[in-house]
Amino acid sequence: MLKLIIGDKNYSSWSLRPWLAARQAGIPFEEISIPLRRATTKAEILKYSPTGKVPCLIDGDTVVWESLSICEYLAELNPTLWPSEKKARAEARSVAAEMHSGFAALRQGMSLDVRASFPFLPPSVEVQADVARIVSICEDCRQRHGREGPFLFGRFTNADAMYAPVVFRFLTYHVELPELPRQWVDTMAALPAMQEWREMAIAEAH
Ligand SMILES: N[C@@H](CCC(=O)N[C@@H](CS)C(=O)NCC(=O)O)C(=O)O
Repeated sequence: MLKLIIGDKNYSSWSLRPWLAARQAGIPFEEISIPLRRATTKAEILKYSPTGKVPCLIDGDTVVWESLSICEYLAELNPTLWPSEKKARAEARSVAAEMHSGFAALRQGMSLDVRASFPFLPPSVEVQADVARIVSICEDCRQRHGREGPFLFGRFTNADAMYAPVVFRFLTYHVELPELPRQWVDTMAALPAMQEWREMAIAEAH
């Protein structure tokens, strides 16, 4: 059975991505949870992951690290995690890679705190620019793939998994959104796996 090493559900945005992808794809895995921000955290994670960071996936003697590579590995086990059409697949990979390498201001200014609810405060110009880019990606995807289903590329794919933490960030920080991104946020938030993640984040004592 696959082992997925993850951090706290309340704080670890990177962990949520492959966890959700595996759940949505129906790929069974054992979850090993390591609390972050403790004196022992690094040593605990290093038992599994060469980077000392979570998430990390273990499949027998294969070790996969970096959230996007794990999502790619999961898509080898279940190819529905990428769109089946070549052009859409290239676009989905592009938006997923953009999330993996970018949006630093959003990460810092709206850090993941799943169980929190903060009153809306006008974000910095840099965070506003990141939100505007995500809104634009979401509108573009939904306009072009809306007829195929309610997710970014119609059915759920790794692109949705990579943007899943944004859903919790938008809810925690009460970000106002245009119609199409709002619909996508509502669709994602209603997924049983997202609700389960949120409930487990609430139940965490740290
Ligand atoms: N680029 C990495 C980022 C992983 C990362 O920063 N993980 C954080 C938790 S969300 C971590 O392991 N922090 C532990 C530490 O730095 O001690 C990925 O995509 O997986």
